Amino acid sequence: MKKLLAVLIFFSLMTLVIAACSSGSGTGSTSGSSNSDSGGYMVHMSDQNFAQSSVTIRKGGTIMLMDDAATPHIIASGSWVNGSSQPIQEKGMPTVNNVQISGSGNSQVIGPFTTPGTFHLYCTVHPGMNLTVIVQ
Ligand SMILES: [Cu+2]
Repeated sequence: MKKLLAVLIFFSLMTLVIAACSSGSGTGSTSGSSNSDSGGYMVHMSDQNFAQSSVTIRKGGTIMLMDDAATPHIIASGSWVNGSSQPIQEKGMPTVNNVQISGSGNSQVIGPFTTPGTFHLYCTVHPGMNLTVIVQ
């Protein structure tokens, strides 16, 4: 009887672990097009750009910027407009002040974004490297 109880506990723990893993932070090998329950969303960066031009997250969510290339990126709030960098601190946007992500496999979390709206991030190193963040 004691053994059966132990087995039951084991399986319920396993279920918890599996559930925790599968609801992770959107880091799966799919194109990362789904928000997770934890509100985290991964955006990949190549050597000169974001892998996607915009990302939609839930209010209170964060974005993890993952560098897939050897190139370092420096992320700030604002955007590139016609080849010139325009730093803007948008109302309701978390402070993003030259966050450095230094090469392949490195990542930084931006946020949480606590105010619904449309916000802009850019890489100060690479002209045209813009990311629009839509918070719902
Ligand atoms: Cu960059």
